[in-house]
Amino acid sequence: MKSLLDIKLGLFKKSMAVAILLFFSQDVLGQNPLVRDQLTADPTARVINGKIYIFPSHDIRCEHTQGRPDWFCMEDYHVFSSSNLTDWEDHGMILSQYQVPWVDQESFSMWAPDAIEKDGKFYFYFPSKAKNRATDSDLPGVNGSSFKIGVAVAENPEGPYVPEELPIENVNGIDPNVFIDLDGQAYLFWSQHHFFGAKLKPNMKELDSEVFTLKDFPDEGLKEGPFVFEREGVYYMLYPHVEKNTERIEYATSDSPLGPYTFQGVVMDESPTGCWTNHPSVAKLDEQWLFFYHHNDYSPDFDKNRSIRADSLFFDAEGKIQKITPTLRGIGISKADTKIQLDRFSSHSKQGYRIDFLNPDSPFDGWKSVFSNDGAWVQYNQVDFKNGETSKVILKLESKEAKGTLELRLGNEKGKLIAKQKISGSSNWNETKTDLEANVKGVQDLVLVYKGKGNVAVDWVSFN
Ligand code: FUB
Repeated sequence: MKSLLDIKLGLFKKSMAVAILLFFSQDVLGQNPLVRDQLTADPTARVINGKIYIFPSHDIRCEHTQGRPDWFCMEDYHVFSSSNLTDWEDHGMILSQYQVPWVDQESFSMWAPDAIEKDGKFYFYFPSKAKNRATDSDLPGVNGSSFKIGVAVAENPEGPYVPEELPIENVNGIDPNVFIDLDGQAYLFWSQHHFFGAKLKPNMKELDSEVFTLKDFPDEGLKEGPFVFEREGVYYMLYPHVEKNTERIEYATSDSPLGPYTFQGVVMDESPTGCWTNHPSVAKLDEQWLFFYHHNDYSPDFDKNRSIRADSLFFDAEGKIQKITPTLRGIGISKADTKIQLDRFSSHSKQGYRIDFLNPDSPFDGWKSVFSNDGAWVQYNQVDFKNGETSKVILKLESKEAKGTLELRLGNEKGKLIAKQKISGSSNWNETKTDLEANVKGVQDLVLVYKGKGNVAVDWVSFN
């Protein structure tokens, strides 16, 4: 068990790390995954004061003395925010298992949370394993060591959050989701084999109704992670469900928060590259609907270490959600004078292009684009050149034995040529600078085309 001093020291180290990250991170954010220095999962996104806040889980790797090895391992939560969907700020740790009186501090089970604003206060809901206090009659909400759901309250979305002494009574399960209807009534949803829902009292800390089992969902295959929102009088519930091998995101609609719900379709297919879980939330910022989920980008061989992502979400004319194909490009416009990671591409040629970790032993260093065929290309959409003040392009590349040219084009692989960089071969990683051949203004889709022989790796491209 950690002492208060250990926790304070840990907090200090974390806040220093956050300060360093904020100082150095301006060049790497705005694509998927959204967070680049730690593992994050189960994102709940909320719009608060015109900014997007994300309240995710925080995956770590358990030592053999902690939690359950080779399983989910989570001891605390951070909160992140962005006002432009490109630059994400880590506000640091907001709650840990060591601060919550009812949580079993050896369980490392601070799983998927949610948070919501009500009357100027912020309520953070989180599941965890409770201490086994079956015989302690003073603690009525804590009977047994299964998952319970607690609430912590703050004056600001960034915290500090103060946890309640006990979990919410009559709630057993994981993946809390809170929805406030247009009339101000709040509902708590959660899962444990089935989905459950109940009204919350105005204090947001106690149930105000019986617990309803939402029966209109598949019986076969695990389902969890419900997320409810309202659009044009229709209540949408998104949820992960294992139809075949791993979780895909499905959705159902209703004309009332507690149902009955009608299945509508699949929002995101199961991952072809093997993350067993997924976990949805939806938010609307400036007329654009956004979908938040996770994937094991930094940990291809261990899918309990995940990273949060976001992509745009669209409705059709009937209000149906159009299926989302996960992207690496994600959301947010990239500024031309930052280091643009082309390996977070929008699309690429069928042959001769791949991405690799820069250093497989250090995944947080990120990825590189590798071109191996004449004519291979990668496209990266939404780069903002503003009023066209840029005159040079810088490429960080490694060309070793390759000989040829890298062409920078706009729109598609045959689009307007704006720069050519000769590849001389025999170079280790270095930064090359070359003149732009055209004045480029506004938001543009960039394409880098390789003409030559041998492998060329590109870390980033930037303009000044
Ligand atoms: O993060 C732990 C669990 O994995 C969550 O509670 C589920 O929704 C799944 O994402």
